[in-house]
This record gives sequence, C-alpha cells and structure tokens, in this order.
Amino acid sequence: MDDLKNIGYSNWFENQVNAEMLAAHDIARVVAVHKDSYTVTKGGNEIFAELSGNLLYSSESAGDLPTTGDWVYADFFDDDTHAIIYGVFPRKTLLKRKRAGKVVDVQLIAANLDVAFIIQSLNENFNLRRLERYLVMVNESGIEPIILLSKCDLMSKEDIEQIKQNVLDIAPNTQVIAFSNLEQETINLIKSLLKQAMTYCLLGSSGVGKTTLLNSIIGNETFETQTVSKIQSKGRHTTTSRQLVRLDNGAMIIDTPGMRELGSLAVDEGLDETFSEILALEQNCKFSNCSHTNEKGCAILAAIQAEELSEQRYQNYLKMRKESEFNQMSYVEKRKKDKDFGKMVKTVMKHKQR
Ligand SMILES: Nc1nc2c(ncn2[C@@H]2O[C@H](COP(=O)(O)OP(=O)(O)OP(=O)(O)O)[C@@H](O)[C@H]2O)c(=O)[nH]1
Ligand SMILES: [Mg+2]
Ligand SMILES: [Zn+2]
Repeated sequence: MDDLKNIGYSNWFENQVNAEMLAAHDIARVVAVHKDSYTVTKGGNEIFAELSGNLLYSSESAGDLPTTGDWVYADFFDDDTHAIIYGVFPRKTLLKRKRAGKVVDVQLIAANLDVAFIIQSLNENFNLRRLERYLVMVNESGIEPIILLSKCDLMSKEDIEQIKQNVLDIAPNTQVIAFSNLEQETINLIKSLLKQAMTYCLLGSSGVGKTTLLNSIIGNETFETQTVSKIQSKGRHTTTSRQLVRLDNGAMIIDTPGMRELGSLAVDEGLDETFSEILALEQNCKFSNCSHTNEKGCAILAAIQAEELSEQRYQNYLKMRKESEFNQMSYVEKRKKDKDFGKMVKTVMKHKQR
C-alpha cells in the first residue's frame, strides 16, 4: 500500500474502492497508453498490460477506457511481467477534449492530475486568447493551473515583465513563471514546485519546449525533443505519446504531444472560473436579460468603455460560450440545426439561380 501511496494513491481513491473488485484484483496506475496495450505500475517496475475482454466490450465510449494517470484494477501474472486490466477507478480529475465530427466523441488526455503547467513560449507562440482557452479547459477539469512562459532567454527583462503583467490581468490568482531551459535558476524554481506523490502535466502547443523542460528537470536528455530538421518539416509533433514519468523526488509528470488546437469545448464551470469578472459584471447590468449589445445601464459595455475589460477578452469569452452551448446540444438538436441551415442554404441558392 505504501508503494501505491508513493505514486499518488490518496484517501480520495481509497474511498472509491469497489470492495468486490478489490477482493478479486490488485490496484495499479496507468503509466502509458499504447495502440493495443498499456503500461502500468504498482509503484515498482513498469509492467505490460492488456484490457480484459469484458472491460473492452462493456465500454461504450473512449471515456470508459483507461488513460494515462488512471487507477485500475488488474491481475498480475508471470512474476509481475504481464497484467490484465479489469476496471477503472472513478477519476478525481480528467483532462479531455472533444473530437470534432458527427458523433460526439471524447479524447482523453490524462486522468488524476493535480496541477497542469500551461506553457506558452514568449516569442512567436505567445497569445493571450489561446491561454484563456487552456485555462478554461484546466479550470473545468478541477485541476490547478500554473502558467509557464518559456524561452525567456529570447526576450528582454522589461518585455518579459510586461507580458507577465498582461497574463496576470487575465489570470489574477494564478502563478506565472518565466523560464528558460538555458537558465538553471529558473529550472530550479519550477523543480521546487514539484511535490512528492503529486501528479503534474505539461500542456501547450508543439514546440514551446515541454519535453526540453522535462529533460531539464530530470537532468538529462532522456526524451526526444524537436530538432531543427523537425521544425522545418512542419506539422509534426515530436512527442507522440503521453507517459507518466516518476521524478527522483517522488513527483510524477506527464508530457503531452502539442495540441494543434484544443478541440471543441463543452464547458461551463471552466468558463465561469476563467472569466469570473465578466460574470460579476453581468450582475450589475440594469436589465436582467441584458444582451450587452446596446442596452442602457449595461455594466459590460461600461467596463469596455472604461477600458477595465478588454474588448478582445470579452469577444473570446462570447465565442467560447457559444461554442460550448453548441457542443452541449444533443446530437439530435445539432442535426436539426444542420438541417435548418441546409434548408436555408438551398433556399438562398434557388433565389440566386432565378
Ligand atoms: N531559445 C530556447 N529554445 C528552447 C528552449 N526550450 C526548448 N527550446 C527549443 O524549442 C524546440 C522545441 O522543443 P520541444 O521540447 O521539443 O517542444 P515540445 O513542446 O515538447 O514540442 P512537441 O513535443 O512537438 O509538442 C527545440 O528546438 C528546443 O531546443 C528555451 O528555453 N529557449
Ligand atoms: Mg515534446
Ligand atoms: Zn449588459
């Protein structure tokens, strides 16, 4: 049990135990997901694992299958060199994104994370609106966000301070750290945040330096990073799988492949938390059904006018809210919407042809 505690098995999970499952199986944590298999650990070795037929066939969607960071019930064979997974524990937190497409489908990124490092590089990659999207996703999942601004060696101290301030304006209660893989003191600062038995993940676009940071933290070049030739052959992510790495101090960290886009959102709490000041403003509008477009006594319009709320931030909020509402509609509702839209297009085309 101590071995499990060391890799994050806390009271929260202990309270979720299914006694029947526990009587029949061991408990393990998923370290990596492969095409048709998994790697799991009970705190010692990493062990090859497969799903039991029953778990595979009773799963209704990708969300029911294990992902990196999950706690599972498993049986071990042949001196703990091979395992079969029978069930997945309830998740304390889950990072996922929706796959675009007709049928609503989710892709799991990682489970049971305590902290997500959202990384943006200070040079070409920096974008407050994208940062807001990541914050919504992380807040929605109930994970603590920490914002890391990478490649600070490429920028002047003054410019970094300015950007940091801009970030703090949109995420006032979040820790924001600028770092460079070339500056050891900044790496040490990040290392000091990593606590034993806690699980962290690295999130951010391809090329911001996630894997390089992981290597810096480990102190060697274990994991492959982007080389110049790779940067030129655009569109390829260097990191392709998600793997739970155990650090010497007992913390665990999951590197993720850069996300081209975040997929579509279906969120509520994440939006509310990330844009809390907009929600507070809405309370002050004169009319309770204010559309914030032209009403007198609109607190949002007044805040934008007074430059207390940035227009772009408000627009980004509206965009994400709309997207989320659309994604939360049922499949049938969406089909209907698509059909109505299709009809409208047809009618317009007919008129045109006349
Ligand atoms: N100037 C500078 N370059 C860096 C720094 N950290 C990483 N790089 C470079 O940025 C490029 C991308 O680094 P990676 O660590 O592979 O990026 P990644 O975020 O893991 O990318 P994906 O795995 O594709 O998602 C590499 O060429 C690194 O050498 C840094 O602190 N400063
Ligand atoms: Mg990488
Ligand atoms: Zn209003």
